Amino acid sequence: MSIAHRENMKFTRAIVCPPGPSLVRGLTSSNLGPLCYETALVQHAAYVRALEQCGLEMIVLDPNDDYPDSTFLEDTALLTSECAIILRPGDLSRRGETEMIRPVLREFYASVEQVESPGTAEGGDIMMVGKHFYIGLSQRTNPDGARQVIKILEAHGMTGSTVLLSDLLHLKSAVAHLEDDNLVVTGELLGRSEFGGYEIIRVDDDEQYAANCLWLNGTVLVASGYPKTKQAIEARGYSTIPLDVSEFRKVDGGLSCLSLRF
Ligand code: CIR
Repeated sequence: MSIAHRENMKFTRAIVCPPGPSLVRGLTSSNLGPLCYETALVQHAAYVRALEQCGLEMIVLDPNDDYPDSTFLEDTALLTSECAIILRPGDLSRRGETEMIRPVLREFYASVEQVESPGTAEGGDIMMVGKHFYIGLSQRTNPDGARQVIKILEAHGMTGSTVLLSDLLHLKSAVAHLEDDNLVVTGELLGRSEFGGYEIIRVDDDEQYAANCLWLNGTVLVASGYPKTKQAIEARGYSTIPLDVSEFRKVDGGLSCLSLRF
């Protein structure tokens, strides 16, 4: 893909859903022990303040305790400049989460599309680069889901392409786009031809979790405790805001998963 058409963008709003107490039963593969719900609430509040600091107006949904992972709102929808797409989470326990986002998106988007069965797709697998979208094929996002998302994108004048994943939960577990053609990359996505045209900020194995960082209008939110990654991002001219998301990490969540930006 040519990178010449990429343009920087600005986010003006974000939607978040604070966790309910059932977050302690969220899906996990991390082996990091039990999480503290009260600490998660404090960390979520700091996350919201950081988004506000980056100039975003916040839309805060009510916690949805029926769904332990519903604070990871990113997985329920893809928000683009042209349309919103309601996704279809790959894990059955998360499928109903999309219903809480639908009325909100109708307020802001004239066009709200939908991924249908048998397709599955989660937002953690979709990385926006201007009007192009990279879609990870994972345990959560299947080829049919990716095909549907690409078809919808193309109908709205955008494009998409797939990236086959092997061990990652989501594509954005290992790559983040910082605008200006800078990509933060780690693990199995290092050296991949799909990202050959970008400037790569390499995240060492001992800081892999920090690859899930979040560009917001020139500032990058980074997980605290990963000094090399923070420094490498700052060396490219970005300011950073370190945030402690230790409790969300215990249920495989990170900075991007906690919001939908548009
Ligand atoms: C899950 O396994 O679905 C949640 N425990 C974590 C989701 C993280 N979402 C994301 O990276 N976009």
